[in-house]
Amino acid sequence: LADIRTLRALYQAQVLIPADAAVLRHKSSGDLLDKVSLYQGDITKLEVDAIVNAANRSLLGGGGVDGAIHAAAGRGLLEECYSLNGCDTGDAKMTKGYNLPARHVIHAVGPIYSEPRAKQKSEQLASCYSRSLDIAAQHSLKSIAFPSISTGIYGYPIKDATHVAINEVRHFLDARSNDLDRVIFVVWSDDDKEVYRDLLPLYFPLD
Ligand code: AR6
Repeated sequence: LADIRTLRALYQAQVLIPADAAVLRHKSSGDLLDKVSLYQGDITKLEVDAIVNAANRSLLGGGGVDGAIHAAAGRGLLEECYSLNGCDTGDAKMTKGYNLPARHVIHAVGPIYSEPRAKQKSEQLASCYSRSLDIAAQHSLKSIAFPSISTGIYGYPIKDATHVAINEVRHFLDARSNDLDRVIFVVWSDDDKEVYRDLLPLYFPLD
C-alpha cells in the first residue's frame, strides 16, 4: 500500500521517476521489490510514512527544505517541535506530519561543513541517515524519503555527501532487519540528480 501511495504522489506531483536509471533494484535483498528510488522535486508532496527534514539543532524551523516542510505542515509541527528540546548534530527526532501528506517527519540535524574537520563531518552526516533509519525501523515504517542533508545552506560538497548518504542506506538495508520497502533520495536540482544517478549504481548495482 505504501508503494502505491508513493507512486500516486509522484504522479500527482507530475515529476516522474525517469524510467531509464532512477529506480534501482536492491540486489542483495533477495526479493523483487524496487527499494531504492531517486526522485526530483518537492519532498513536501510525497505521501510516504516519513519524510526526513534537514533541520538545525533548535528544531524550530529555518530556510531551505526545513522552511518548506514547516510551511506545508503548518503550526502543529512547530508546536510539537517546541516540546522536543532541540536535537544534537548527527541525531534525529520524529514528529507527526500534520498537514503534510507524509505521516511523519524525521528531523535530522546535519553538520555545517568545514574542510579541516571533514572526517568528523562525514561521521555526523552518516549518523543523520542511520539514526533516521533506526527511528523508521523502530516504528515499523515502510517508506522514507531523504533530502540531500547538509548540502544546501550547510555547505557540504554534494559528491562527498551523496557517497555518505547512499553508503549508509545500503549498509542499513543489508545489516538491519526492518520493514522498509522504499527508500527515496529526493533531489531538487538537475546537478544533484546527476550526482545521484552516477553514484547510486556503485552502491546498488543494477546487476
Ligand atoms: N524538497 C526537496 N529538497 C529541497 C527542498 C524541497 N522542498 N528545498 C530545498 N531542498 P538545505 P542544509 C534541497 O539548505 O544544507 C535550514 O535553515 C536543497 O536544494 O535545506 O542541511 C535549516 O533550518 C538542498 O539540496 O539544508 C538549517 O539551519 C537540500 O535540500 C539549515 O538550513 C538541503 O539544503 C540546514 O542546511
